[in-house]
Amino acid sequence: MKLGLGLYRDILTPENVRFARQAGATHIVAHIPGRFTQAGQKILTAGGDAGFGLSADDPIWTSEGLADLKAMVNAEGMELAALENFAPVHWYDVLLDGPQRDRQMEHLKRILRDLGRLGIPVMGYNFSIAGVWGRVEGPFARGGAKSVGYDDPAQTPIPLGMVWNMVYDTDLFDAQQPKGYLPPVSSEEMWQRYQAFLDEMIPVAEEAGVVLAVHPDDPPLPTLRGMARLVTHPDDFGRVLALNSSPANALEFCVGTVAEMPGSDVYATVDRYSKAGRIAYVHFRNVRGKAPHYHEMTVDDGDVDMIEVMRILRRNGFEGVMIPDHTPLFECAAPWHAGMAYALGFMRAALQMIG
Ligand SMILES: [Mn+2]
Repeated sequence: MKLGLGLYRDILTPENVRFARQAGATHIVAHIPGRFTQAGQKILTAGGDAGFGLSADDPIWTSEGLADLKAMVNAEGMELAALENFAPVHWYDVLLDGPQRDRQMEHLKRILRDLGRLGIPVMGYNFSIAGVWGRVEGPFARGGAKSVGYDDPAQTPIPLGMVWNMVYDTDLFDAQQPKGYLPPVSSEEMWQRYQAFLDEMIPVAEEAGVVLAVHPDDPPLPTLRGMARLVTHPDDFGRVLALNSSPANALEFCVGTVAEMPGSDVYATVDRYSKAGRIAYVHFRNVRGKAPHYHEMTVDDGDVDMIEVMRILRRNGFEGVMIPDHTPLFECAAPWHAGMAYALGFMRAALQMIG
């Protein structure tokens, strides 16, 4: 098993790649769907505002941009394990089944082919209209460390111009006076859209030598803001894998999200899907509680025995990358780095311990 660190677009710098290496990681997962922090925009939201911010096109998504990204990571002695998440601006009509769908699918396929050519082995994604929404930030972790949680907020409909909790069209989107809302989408309709997506994408992924890895829906609620969600129960992973038996159809296995799923047995779920050999990489995150009420905790301080999770992965021959996903922020001059260094240190120790 390999240790990695996920870096968001805004912090994808040589310094942070070096930081990851210094903390014992060998791999980077690059999360590049858009700018999560634009001036005046909130990062977290439970209301009808701008969500995670604007998803604008970004030169990093071109063949040259991705080549530069990989070269930057490699120059620091690290490997680029995966890209995480398509940009909402690139695939909103794939999710919404809108008029730009076919054009946008061609673009996504081109990205897969670029990844193949560049030797970036995995594309992580989250096939979701509402995306990650409704989280609040508070002193939920040990010692009052700031972390994110979900406490069943009142669900507002999604304003036009927004998908995946990001704004993709600034003309259509109006935070103060929405020009309308997305109509609800049923579970049957979502699975149909998803099947159509996989039917087209998996052959391209196979040809490119790239694996598509699906992240479960976080928060794992069957519907959010009127939108049905695909993976909110451990069995839903099985349904995803049954849609297409290719090894290119795989899981971005988020331990935290699985732990949040009502009624889930994390260890049985890790065992089932790692045994099947269909886990591309792992989000190694701990939580307390289950949807619709949970808080993110440090790796050693939630409901889940994360060392046991690692043992199960090892026993079933998982050889992929594990990243901390997110962690609580520690009280100091570098809260994010301190939290990540703590998680990586714990993971490295656990890896050494289980051999
Ligand atoms: Mn995750």
